[in-house]
Amino acid sequence: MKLIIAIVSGDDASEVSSALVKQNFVVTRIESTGGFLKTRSRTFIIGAKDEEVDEVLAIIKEHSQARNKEVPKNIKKEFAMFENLPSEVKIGGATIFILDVEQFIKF
Ligand code: 2BA
Repeated sequence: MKLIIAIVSGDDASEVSSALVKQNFVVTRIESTGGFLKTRSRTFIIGAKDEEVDEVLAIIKEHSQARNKEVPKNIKKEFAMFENLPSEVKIGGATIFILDVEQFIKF
């Protein structure tokens, strides 16, 4: 079994969530915020069988879009000490971590 942790843009979260649930995956959504841009995102926690991982990734990929975003003035000001601070960044589609699950317990 794998634990999939997927950070998805707040704008895509509902579509990703619905698509996963429609395919009978069990999903937990956590409100999250990017450390750099401080924009809202959703972090999905999904426990899936090894053979289901590819399907989960395909669903997330299909419903999350990459976007270019200008770095806002307040962020530029906050990180002004960094020499190579970009003026625009590419966000996502999704940032995904996949971990092996040692135990899965439900009481
Ligand atoms: P944020 O930290 O708000 O980052 C938004 C975008 O800004 C990133 O897009 C990246 O293009 C850029 N960025 C982030 N940190 C940067 C830095 N120190 N210098 C220059 N540019 C920087 P993504 O890479 O697609 O990441 C989207 C969101 O996914 C991130 O939001 C963060 O919440 C999460 N994330 C990405 N990589 C992560 C990692 N290795 N560990 C934990 N969370 C991660």
